[in-house]
Amino acid sequence: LSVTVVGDRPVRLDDATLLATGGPGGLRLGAGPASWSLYRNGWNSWSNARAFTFDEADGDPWLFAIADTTLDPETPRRREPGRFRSELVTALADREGSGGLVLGFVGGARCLSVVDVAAEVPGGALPHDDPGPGRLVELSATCRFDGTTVDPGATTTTEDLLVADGPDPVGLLEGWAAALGAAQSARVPARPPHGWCSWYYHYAKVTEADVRRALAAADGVAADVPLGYVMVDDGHQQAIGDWLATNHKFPSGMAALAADIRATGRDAGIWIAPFLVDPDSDVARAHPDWLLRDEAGEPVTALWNQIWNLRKRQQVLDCTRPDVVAHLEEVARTLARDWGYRVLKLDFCFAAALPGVRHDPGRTRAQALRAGLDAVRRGAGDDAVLIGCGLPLGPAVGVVDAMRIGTDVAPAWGGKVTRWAFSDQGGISTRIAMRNTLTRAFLHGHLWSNDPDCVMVRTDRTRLTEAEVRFLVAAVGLTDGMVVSSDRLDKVPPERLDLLRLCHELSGGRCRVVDLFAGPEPETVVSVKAD
Ligand code: 9PG
Repeated sequence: LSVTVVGDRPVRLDDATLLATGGPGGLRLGAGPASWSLYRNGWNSWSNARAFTFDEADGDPWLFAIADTTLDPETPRRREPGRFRSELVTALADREGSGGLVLGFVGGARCLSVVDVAAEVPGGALPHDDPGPGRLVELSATCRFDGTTVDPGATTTTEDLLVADGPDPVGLLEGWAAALGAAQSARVPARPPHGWCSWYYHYAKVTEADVRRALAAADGVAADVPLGYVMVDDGHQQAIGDWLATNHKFPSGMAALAADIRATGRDAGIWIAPFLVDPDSDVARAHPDWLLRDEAGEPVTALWNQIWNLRKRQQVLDCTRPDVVAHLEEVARTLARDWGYRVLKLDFCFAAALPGVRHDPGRTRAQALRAGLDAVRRGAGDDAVLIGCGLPLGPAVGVVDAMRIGTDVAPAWGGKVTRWAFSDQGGISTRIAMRNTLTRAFLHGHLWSNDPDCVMVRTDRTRLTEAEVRFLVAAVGLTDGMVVSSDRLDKVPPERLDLLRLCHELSGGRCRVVDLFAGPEPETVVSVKAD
């Protein structure tokens, strides 16, 4: 793959004229906006990523207007057709196949970044209309690096920003991911982690007995289905924030459970939301000064979570405080080294990057998040496997080994109601999760191992049809990321276990997403090609 930076000319960031058709200068690409698709990437693991046509509006999930967990609160909202904002990277492709262009950030701590893109026909006409012969269509981009809008007229270099064009738009995206991964010393496991996770069957009700039953079932299917780790997801802790206090559902204690998991030759995994605190947790009561606060001195609210308590706002640790960093390190050290949980799922990490008044005002939001992540890595040790979730993508490169790249799957495809309520952008749905699995496949192996979320092949407690299960198995397998089961394996019928085995067999990097610019439906959004 060769990536060419557009000319040698510096890119002016106030209104960089990146592209022109039908006129002199710039890059000629197809017939103009009528045949263009723009790839819009989202802020964190759960955020929607897909290509839009220029007659679409960049709709936001209005249902989450109060506390949106998927959109950077400082990213401008865009509702006009033909005007988009994309986080970290964007790409433009001509659907008729003449090529495309990529614009992506590769700068380190400034990787909490947004590009605001618009196509304009100088002197009038809507951008998605045919501009007419000889009319110039300009694509302009305004860039923000980690909260700072680059001054009008400023120039940047390819150290911060990569701009490239060429005949293969997906190849350009891969080239950008490779450049960012190299610049930020990405951690890419030799083989994507695989295992079993308690969440999508037991949810927060998970008990020690459930995990022990899963462990026995994993031994039962081991010849067919490799499960490298067994993970206790959300439900072991006494309170959000008190990660070392286990609740009554795990009577043997978490260290004993990890030892028993490891005795079977598997790694033990555990879920935490390291930067979140419940206002009634021991940590929040003992250290009110650790909380991230707003200008008025009130603790910042990260979200309300229906699963925990919809009436309670979840608060955030200020990761620029040395005592918070020491605490995070200690929590991770205890879980990974003392208790033996080598695999840590770090959830709701966006919270550490929310706007607020920090102890160290000299650090940006991305740097604060990175300080928290680095503390967890130091505590857990270099050989721990860190899986990012709800985590802004850029600042995590080089710390996490794996990264969730879509919203949660669910034992349902996601119906019309969810599509309406969430403006087709987010929400918990296997359909939306699998769309991101395909549209963010190019990150895999460059920035980390992609985690497409769990595969459910069960026939109990599910409304997924046979065809939907097969789509899930194919999307996860063909894109070569992590393969994680979340069923009661002792209840899965043999023909469905065959599908789980097939998913493992398909994975291995022999396929490539060759087109992700076709349209919004996951069924049509990509073409995948085997070698
Ligand atoms: C555990 C779960 C699982 C899952 C994660 C994450 O906005 N929300 O209220 C919200 C709730 C749950 C959620 C994402 C967002 O899911 O992705 O795999 O670990 O937490 O609680």
